Amino acid sequence: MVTVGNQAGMEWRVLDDARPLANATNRPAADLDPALVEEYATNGVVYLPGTFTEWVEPLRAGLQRNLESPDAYAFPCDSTLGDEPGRFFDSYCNWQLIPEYLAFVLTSAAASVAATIMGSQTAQFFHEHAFSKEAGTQKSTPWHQDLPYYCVDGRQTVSVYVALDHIDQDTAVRFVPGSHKSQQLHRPRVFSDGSEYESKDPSMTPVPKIEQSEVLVKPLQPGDAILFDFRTLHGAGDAPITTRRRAFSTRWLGDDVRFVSRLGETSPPLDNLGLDPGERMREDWFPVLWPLHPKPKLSSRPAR
Ligand SMILES: O=C(O)CCC(=O)C(=O)O
Repeated sequence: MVTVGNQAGMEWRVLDDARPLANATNRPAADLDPALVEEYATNGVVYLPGTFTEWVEPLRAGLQRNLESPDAYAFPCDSTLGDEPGRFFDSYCNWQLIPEYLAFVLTSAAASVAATIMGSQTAQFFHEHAFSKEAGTQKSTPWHQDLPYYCVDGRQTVSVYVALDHIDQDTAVRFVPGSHKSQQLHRPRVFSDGSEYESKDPSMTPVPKIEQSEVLVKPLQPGDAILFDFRTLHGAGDAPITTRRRAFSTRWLGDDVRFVSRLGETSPPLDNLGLDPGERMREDWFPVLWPLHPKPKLSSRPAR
């Protein structure tokens, strides 16, 4: 039997409550050009070259754990089927299980970058998603929006996608700038064959045909980031991958984001969150990482 989609592996939650760890750690403040924030509001996608260069080695090491032992982690998925060449692997919700991912989430500038670019007071961490296409892979990433896959809704959202290799223009993720402004959600698609999810929400439509002239794509160096809205249409072509192409994306929720109950499956399949539609995502499982929580002042006097 061919399995499609991310399979349930390990329990993704190790921490009963992520807030103490969030409160005990610090994250630097980002200094983003206000022009970039405006560009994000207009296009739903912006590039931040070189912002996470020092994180490339740790994140590669974290992803290597995931690749070598997929079943030891939360939701592994291989999207190359049968005798297709190469390997297109992805996995998500492993930030509590992979120390390098946890360090990035809790101590990198990603939280403040996310809050600033969303124009949000807060940045709440949703999950991470890691991707690897090995040399020889000719698998496209189907055009999609991320929001219809998720159990959340709102307008203040961002993915912080960090390239972990040199990625040339032929194989990089492409975007349709401005597509985040559409009110229309498109049906989630299975990465292995581009088919739509089985259970179809009648309010969602198929992904439209994308013209080349609408597309924004740039080559990336390791450590470059792309910031994009959960509603921005994106995908990658099927040009053969000549050298390994890895990327690490973190997903962030802004002030206006709320839990929704979608018709049919979601990805990640986060069931039993104990939430009603319209509630904020629970902060013990999805910690608010920006702003930094006020730290108790330590007394200069020795403890008695
Ligand atoms: O790297 C890719 O091909 C896919 C990335 C993607 O779809 C995402 O981060 O949402």
